[in-house]
Amino acid sequence: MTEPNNLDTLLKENRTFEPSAAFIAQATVTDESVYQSASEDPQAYWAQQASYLSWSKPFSTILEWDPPHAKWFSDGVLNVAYNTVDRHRENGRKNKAAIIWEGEPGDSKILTYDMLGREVDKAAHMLIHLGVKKGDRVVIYLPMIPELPISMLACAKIGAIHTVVFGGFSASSLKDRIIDADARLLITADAGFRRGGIVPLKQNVDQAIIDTPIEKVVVVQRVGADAHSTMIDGRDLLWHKLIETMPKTPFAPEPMHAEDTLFILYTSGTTGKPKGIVHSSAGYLVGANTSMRTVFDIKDDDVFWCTADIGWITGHTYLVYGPLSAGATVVMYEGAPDAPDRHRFWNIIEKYGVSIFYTAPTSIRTFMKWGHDIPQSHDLSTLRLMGTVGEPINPEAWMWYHEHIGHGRCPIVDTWWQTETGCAMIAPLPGLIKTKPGSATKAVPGIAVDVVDDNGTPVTPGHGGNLVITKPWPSMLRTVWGDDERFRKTYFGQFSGMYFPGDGAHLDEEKYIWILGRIDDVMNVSGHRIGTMEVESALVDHPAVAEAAVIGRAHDVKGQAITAFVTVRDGVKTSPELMTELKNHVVVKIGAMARPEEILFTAELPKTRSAKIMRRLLRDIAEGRALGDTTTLADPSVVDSLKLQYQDKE
Ligand code: 6R9
Repeated sequence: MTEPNNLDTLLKENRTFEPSAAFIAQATVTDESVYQSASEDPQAYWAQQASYLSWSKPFSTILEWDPPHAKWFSDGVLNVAYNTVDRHRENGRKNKAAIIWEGEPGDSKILTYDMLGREVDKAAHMLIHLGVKKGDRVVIYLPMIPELPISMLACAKIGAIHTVVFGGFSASSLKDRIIDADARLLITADAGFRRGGIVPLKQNVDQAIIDTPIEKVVVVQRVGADAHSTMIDGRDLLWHKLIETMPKTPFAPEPMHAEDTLFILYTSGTTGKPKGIVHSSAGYLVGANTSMRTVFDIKDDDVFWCTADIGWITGHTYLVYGPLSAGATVVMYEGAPDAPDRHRFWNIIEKYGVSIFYTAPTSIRTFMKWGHDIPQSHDLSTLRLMGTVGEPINPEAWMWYHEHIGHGRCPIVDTWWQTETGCAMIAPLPGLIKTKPGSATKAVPGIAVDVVDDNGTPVTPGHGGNLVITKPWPSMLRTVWGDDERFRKTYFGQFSGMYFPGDGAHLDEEKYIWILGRIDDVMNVSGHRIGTMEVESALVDHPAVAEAAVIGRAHDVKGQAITAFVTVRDGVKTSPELMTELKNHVVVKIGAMARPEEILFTAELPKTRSAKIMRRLLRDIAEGRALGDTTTLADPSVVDSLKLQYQDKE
């Protein structure tokens, strides 16, 4: 196995892959001049892209930019659910499959655009019946079942703001999000299936909503008797019972102003408290829809499968809003790639004839580990384009994906973007751009990115620095929910007038961008963003812990793994049991994805004389590197004892 991206391997990478003649012959975008024209007049470019949506009142202004606040198409009116569902019922796609859903235990369901539309309308009536009004927040904590996109689209239809919380988050994380979003309604399921086991969602909800504004809980029955969830009279309502009593009449889409909030999605940052990223209606949808055509080359007969969970931004944009706005067929899979066995993903591709496949490097590295004979025993010939997202992809994983999944035939779109950017920002247009394994290539048309040094000066080709986005774009976050100052400081406080995403990047001689990963205190574990501070806060919340420092160290499958350095309170004895207890405590406070891979007990943490924890040194220790400068340490001997301990562990 290889190490994930590091600059040395990337700089040695010189393989290139031109789009094939066969792919170019059918590609949606083949005119290279789009880059030039979009960069000369980005507003005209985006206005033209906005014309792919249906507006109930056309916009007359394109952009109002009062840094860091942008408004796009602000006097336009539309409805996102109408654009993603209803208009396709009217334009000849009525009986086309919108969502092909596959449950983990093997059940499946196909919802045509017409069927999806009727379900969304019933759910919209239900929300209104429960007293939800335009602008209210609805928290959705569901497994990957059809009721999840249906709930989101029902919110969009009535103008309510959804905030989806990934089902892997703990009760405590869910509670924080409910309180921050100030939501009165929550939609959940009795439980979810995951890798043959059961995730007790409703039990988590029962704990989470104590002392929150939640008044009603709608419960989808997914698992049934084994879920052990109890319903509370007057508070909990069963989805299927309630929805049956709703009018079967179409629900008129609420006219929404372009800038009205579509959703809030929480993501990790450099402090202990997750940020509620706020997305607009029109700008977000324009971005999502555009990238379906430009980056994913979507066609009417494609079957598009994005393997992300809808609880993350990738699932929002590329399982729901992007593909449905384009009238595409999406595959939605409920479970794990190895349930019931390691053939599951390839079985799904074969079963439904998936033509575009979008997954994360961490999954690709897992498939590599499982061996290429597994995908080889399947007919993957329907695939024509493949994507990756979530973290830097190491060239070896890229090559494996290219050879063993794409059979050398499918272009790979490595898409760099974030919860905050709404849609893919740096990615090849597959019919135009030659790809290089490990590079996300160039910004898509209409997006202006650069790599700058710490003073904000652009670096010359052949150098690295901070990735920045220099101009506003339609699907950019509008603010951090309830904390505009944090929005301003986090994203625009570093380099004046420019958006700073927190990633480092290298610019090569051909101006290709090679993303090097986060340069702030955010880890990327299997493509999930987790703040070091979040895990530290969870650890110090345990009575045995005095102090904790958390870092992400290189890991060959996950990209990064969490290592925690912990000092215990006076009188506490360290033991393997305590270690397990602390790991579990983090799971209870945040969720399973934040479980530290290892915990090291230490008498002291390495600190500077101004008492700042030196994470860089901790990372060097955990990755077995020669230590950098230790002269600023208050007590240099701390590091030696930690190093010894780490070596012992191995
Ligand atoms: C979409 C998504 C965002 C962070 C981002 C960066 C990393 C995402 C990447 C990538 C290298 C890619 N990231 N895509 N790094 N190459 N193609 O993942 O959003 O969960 O908010 O994470 O993920 O570090 O800053 P989100």
